[in-house]
Amino acid sequence: RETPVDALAQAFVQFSVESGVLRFGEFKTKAGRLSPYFFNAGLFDDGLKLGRLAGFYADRILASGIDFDMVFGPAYKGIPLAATVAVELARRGRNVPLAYNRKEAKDHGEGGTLVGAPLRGRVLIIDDVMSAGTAARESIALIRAAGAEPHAVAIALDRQEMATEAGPDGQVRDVPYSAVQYVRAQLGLHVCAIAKLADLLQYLQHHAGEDMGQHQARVQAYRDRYGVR
Ligand code: OMP
Repeated sequence: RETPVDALAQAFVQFSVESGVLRFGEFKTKAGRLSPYFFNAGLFDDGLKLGRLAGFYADRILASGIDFDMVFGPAYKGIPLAATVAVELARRGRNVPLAYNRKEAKDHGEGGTLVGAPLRGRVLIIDDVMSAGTAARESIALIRAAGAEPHAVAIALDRQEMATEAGPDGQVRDVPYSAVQYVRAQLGLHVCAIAKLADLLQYLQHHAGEDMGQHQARVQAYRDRYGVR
């Protein structure tokens, strides 16, 4: 049974591989897993790449039909993302306010930790990768504290792997759902991703004749070990 091809996701995976943002090898994730691939959004590091990246986000967000009143970029990596996505949304006829936070509160000048438009209405959080969902939880708390509604999260890549949780004994263990599933089901937010692990595997399959063949088996094995349904 062939899974249908998501053309936007395939174009994005290709763009990420060609930009050196999506790499293959051996990488340790935040959760301590040895991953055969890693997505480093910080390597979209020039104007052309950032603009294209933001275009992918904007297309995915608009196609998802998610309602939102403004966008929010969590410090630090979310800030250039949200700013460029706001530009691309405006170019597509959807001009919305933008806000972001700083990590250190300022005690002079404008003060506080929030910068940009006031947080109000349904807020769309723009982030890079969701693994355990730690960063998403922080943004959600911050938006609520400001009296606005954390409504949705847009990310570039959904790794579709088990989240981790600290038990009462302090031991960290895997849970049978991903951070994206948790944010959707438990926190009630919409989540849209430009691409997910399944799209990456499909890309590797289609390019197996080239140098990607060797990576396919390793990524599949990783998915079998840590992936969620
Ligand atoms: P959470 O905040 O726990 O959801 O983890 C997200 C973070 O994981 C990202 O902001 C990165 O620091 C890191 N990460 C990636 O950027 N790309 C990956 O492919 C994998 C990870 C990761 O460590 O899991």
